[in-house]
Amino acid sequence: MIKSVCGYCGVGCGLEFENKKLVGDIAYPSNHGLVCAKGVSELHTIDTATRLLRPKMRSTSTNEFVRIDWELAINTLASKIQSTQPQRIGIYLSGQLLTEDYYVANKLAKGFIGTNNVDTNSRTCMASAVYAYKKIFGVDYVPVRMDDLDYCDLLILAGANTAEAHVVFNNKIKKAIKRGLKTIVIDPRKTETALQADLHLPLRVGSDIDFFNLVAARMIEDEKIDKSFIENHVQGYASYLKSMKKIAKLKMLKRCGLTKDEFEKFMQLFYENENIISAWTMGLNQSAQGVDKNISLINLHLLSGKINKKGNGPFSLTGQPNAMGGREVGGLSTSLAVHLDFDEESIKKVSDFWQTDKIHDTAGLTAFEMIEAAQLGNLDVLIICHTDPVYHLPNRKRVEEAMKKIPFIVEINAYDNSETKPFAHLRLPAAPWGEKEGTQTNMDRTITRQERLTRRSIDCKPDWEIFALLGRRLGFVKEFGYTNTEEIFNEYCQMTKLSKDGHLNIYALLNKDLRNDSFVWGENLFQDHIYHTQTTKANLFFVENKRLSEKTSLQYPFTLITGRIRDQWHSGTKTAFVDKLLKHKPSSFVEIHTEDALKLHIKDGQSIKVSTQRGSLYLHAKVTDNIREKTLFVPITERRINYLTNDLLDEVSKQPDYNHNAAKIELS
Ligand SMILES: Nc1nc2c(c(=O)[nH]1)N[C@H]1C(S)=C(S)[C@@H](COP(=O)(O)OP(=O)(O)OC[C@H]3O[C@@H](n4cnc5c(=O)[nH]c(N)nc54)[C@H](O)[C@@H]3O)O[C@H]1N2
Ligand SMILES: Nc1nc2c(c(=O)[nH]1)N[C@H]1C(S)=C(S)[C@@H](COP(=O)(O)OP(=O)(O)OC[C@H]3O[C@@H](n4cnc5c(=O)[nH]c(N)nc54)[C@H](O)[C@@H]3O)O[C@H]1N2
Ligand code: SF4
Ligand SMILES: [Mo]
Repeated sequence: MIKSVCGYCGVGCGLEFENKKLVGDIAYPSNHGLVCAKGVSELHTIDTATRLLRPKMRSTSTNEFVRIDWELAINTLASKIQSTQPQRIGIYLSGQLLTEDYYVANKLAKGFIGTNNVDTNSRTCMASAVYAYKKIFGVDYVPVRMDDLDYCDLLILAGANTAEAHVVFNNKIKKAIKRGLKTIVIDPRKTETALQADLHLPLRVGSDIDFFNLVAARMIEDEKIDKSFIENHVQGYASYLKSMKKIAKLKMLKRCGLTKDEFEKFMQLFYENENIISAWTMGLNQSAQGVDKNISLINLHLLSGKINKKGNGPFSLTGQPNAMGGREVGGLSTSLAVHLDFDEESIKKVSDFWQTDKIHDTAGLTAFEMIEAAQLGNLDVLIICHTDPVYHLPNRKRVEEAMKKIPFIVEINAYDNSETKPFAHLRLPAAPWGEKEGTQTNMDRTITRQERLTRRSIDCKPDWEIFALLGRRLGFVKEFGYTNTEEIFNEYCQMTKLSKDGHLNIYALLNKDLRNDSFVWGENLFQDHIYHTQTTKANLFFVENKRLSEKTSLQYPFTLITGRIRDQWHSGTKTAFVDKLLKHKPSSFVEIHTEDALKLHIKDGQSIKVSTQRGSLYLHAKVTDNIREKTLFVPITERRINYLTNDLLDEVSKQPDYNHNAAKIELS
């Protein structure tokens, strides 16, 4: 029997592989044997006809690819790197990489090539949560675990559709509902998650800050805040209170598009229940004010003191399997490694550890800033690994134009059918899940090792090995002489001793065998409510809805939002070919409210043209009451979706505002 972990979502379900079958691991803490359809069918993704199996190269993006060997591939890439300056090189990684892959890529780029332009698709995913946690607690730390549900009385899900995006976690929620857990879902759509809830608040897209501020104002008014908690553990209450007094409550409720009755129902549940967890995902993070949306919700926990005790707290649900591990290793261009920034002291620590003098002293370009740099002709080499930026970055037309200006694009992918492929010059075949081993950290800080389940395809290499090969070819033979994942993981464990106050206590795993055990880092980190800020108190910030997103108009009267469907994974390179997963629902459609459809004479299933200022798509209408009027929803399994989305970013986290696009409909 071989142990593994699911390679899809952040729940990170434990798996066991025996007699050629994959089943849930009963002893594993996140899933206790449960798995969803994606998890159990992952085995079928290893031998699809769509695998990329050989290195391929072409001189220009209009030529045909030719098969080459690894030596020529790595030599060519190394010489491209050596013939330009570090600041003109970009590396784009993924929250789906294993920790060892991530560590080696980050070490090579920041430590030895000397560029901090290393970002990850997690920028589009949880960057807003990272910044909010850091601002409030002084450190990027998720202070809730999945098992906290067992002690919780009320779960508030804001902009999170767990029934489709975190299926096994949602099963835990359903189980807890049976024993009495109450749930509230705040989402412009009546999702499957909302259907199982006690209260659904179909607020207007983008109005979350208004809503949470209203709740905070009401708590203050009703004297339901925890004064002694605030006095002892919270910094900034006086100035927060001053700003709160000025807010225009009536206008805010109107902006939320909710009735007074709906608001009162929320307050009743909020006051009635002792232990409260709030959980959120893309409905808050993907916004021009993503960080502020996070802060406005976390503030409710600071005001009520419902934080850092069993069954309470603000829980950012990470999407990808190792988004958390990527944050730890330093996958974001705005952090160095092991949660360290680019201050002098941190650079010195990391330079000493890696034995290098090449670390650049300022943060690198974030995902979309790389696109902007490319547009200006400032990027010569872009290495893309385990992600598909042409598919997933916003305003795709602009992305495509920028990609055409990059002289050398390398795509490291395990599959052959990405949207980035037409822009690549060199394509390197990675060994996917099942053909490799390594560790990942799931959404509740649990680190687990997965083993290789089958023979590795001859010409494919695990991602870490590709970066190590490149490092050696660039002359760093000793620094990248790894022969297996254990060596890498041990070096990384050692490095976590450098983290601020040693909070990233992964060093506890040094030389430990993770094969049969998982490990949770940072347990009780904020014991006695000692936070990692200058004052050791949590910071309370007043934030307000600045309405920075694209505005609807007479010409573009709808707000278009985007998101997941249960049995498909993003662009579908893995899931779109597994028959079992295709039964669930179509992968391309546009949800429109019944009233809007009536007014426009649109019938269910009819093809309609959906346009924004950036482009148009023909999509099949799905007429439903389960969405707010004047709102449209398209799943991101529709690969062309980002021809429609806008490229506004959150000012601080640089996360895109995917969920707020002014759109119009025409009948075709
Ligand atoms: N099946 C499946 N599961 C996945 C993935 C997948 O591709 N397929 N991807 C994984 C990844 S990487 C991620 S990041 C997670 C994402 O997990 P979720 O964020 O739960 O998934 P989304 O469908 O993007 O859901 C976001 C919800 O936010 C709502 N929303 C949109 N705008 C607003 C707003 O302004 N306010 C509020 N309150 N709500 C809003 C949408 O209607 C939608 O229901 O899923 C992970 N799990
Ligand atoms: N409009 C809109 N856009 C979005 C979002 C949204 O909600 N709306 N969500 C954003 C979010 S949260 C996310 S996380 C991104 C996801 O966007 P992407 O990361 O682009 O999505 P995936 O399809 O998961 O891409 C993973 C790639 O890795 C490849 N791959 C699989 N296994 C391996 C391997 O072992 N090694 C290597 N090297 N490659 C491998 C796959 O074939 C695939 O091409 O999309 C973002 N874009
Ligand atoms: S819930 Fe997530 S981690 Fe668990 S089996 Fe499903 S996709 Fe995999
Ligand atoms: Mo994500």
